[in-house]
Amino acid sequence: MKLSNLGFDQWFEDHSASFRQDGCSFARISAVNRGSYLLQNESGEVTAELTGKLFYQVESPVDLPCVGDWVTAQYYDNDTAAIIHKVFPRKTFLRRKTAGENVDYQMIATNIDTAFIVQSCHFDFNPHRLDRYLVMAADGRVEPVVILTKTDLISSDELDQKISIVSSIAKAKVIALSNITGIGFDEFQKTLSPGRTYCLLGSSGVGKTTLINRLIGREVFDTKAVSVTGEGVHTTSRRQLIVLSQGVMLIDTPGMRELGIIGAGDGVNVSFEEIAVLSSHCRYANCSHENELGCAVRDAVKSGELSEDRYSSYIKLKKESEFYEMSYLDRRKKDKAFGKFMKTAKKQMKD
Ligand SMILES: Nc1nc2c(ncn2[C@@H]2O[C@H](COP(=O)(O)OP(=O)(O)O)[C@@H](O)[C@H]2O)c(=O)[nH]1
Ligand SMILES: [Mg+2]
Ligand SMILES: [Zn+2]
Repeated sequence: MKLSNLGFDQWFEDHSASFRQDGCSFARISAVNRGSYLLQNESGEVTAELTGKLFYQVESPVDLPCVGDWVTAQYYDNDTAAIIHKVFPRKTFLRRKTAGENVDYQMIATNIDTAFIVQSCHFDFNPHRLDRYLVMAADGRVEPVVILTKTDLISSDELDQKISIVSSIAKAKVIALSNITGIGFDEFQKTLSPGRTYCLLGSSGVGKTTLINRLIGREVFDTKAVSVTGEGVHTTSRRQLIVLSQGVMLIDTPGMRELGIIGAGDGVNVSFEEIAVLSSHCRYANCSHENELGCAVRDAVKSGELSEDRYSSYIKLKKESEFYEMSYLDRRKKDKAFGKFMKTAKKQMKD
């Protein structure tokens, strides 16, 4: 298999000059497991670890290798193990705020071409949650495609209604399918092209893994040659890159209970494009669209041009994104000041 089949395209070629190094070659991270990594290269998968230098010089956990990343690796023990030296810049990424109290960025996957945002038509369907995923994709420059699963559990009228809700909030392709009846599966399969990387996102239980298994099952049936990496795809306990035999790459993710938005202002503006357009007509350039005079966004809500619901979802995500970004920057500043203090203290102790 060539690296280009694994997604190493012109963009990475263009960024590779400073990464070429004697004794090192390029490989892609296919899984991360508590500080140990799996690399996918031309001939298969290899376990790898980081150089101490890389580990200590990263400024933040998001700079550590993540599933989907391209890295430079040095092999040893007859190419059965490797050391990771450097991480390539990321063409695209999916990241969120870490779950829980701590305010930090968490990388979910990198170098993804298309994110399949999966929601079930049944109990899981939630347009506001969909907004979150759309902002996350836009922030990382990943193309979103919305997949509605379990269409077998609702009537066709209900399905039409859900599809029109999704179409009204997402400038994205929408695919409705059932893993039980198989309806819609072909349409999903047709969106996949070799050499491209896809990520499945969504709550637990919506049918992401079932969908991948169906894809692999069909493949086994049709082509009899499948290479599935990792430890099986039935229970998704961690993110892993799966390379299908036609060269389609998929990253399955465990369900995310929380999807906090941090530092994704541009993503919010891209996802809520009609609001970004309106805001260029606000009287004040820094209008928060909450209570300023001459706010074109609020005027549009009053006139009914913009729905109250869409407006409030926008305000909520924008505020959340800014709030977390500020707390993050504040903490970094304090950490840095503390770091400096420690350095001076250590130096004084030596002197
Ligand atoms: N009725 C129905 N059940 C489905 C469908 N897709 C998946 N399921 C079931 O939903 C459950 C969760 O599926 P799974 O693929 O593990 O979800 P994941 O957590 O998103 O990976 C399993 O019991 C599946 O059999 C579907 O299209 N229709
Ligand atoms: Mg799963
Ligand atoms: Zn305004």
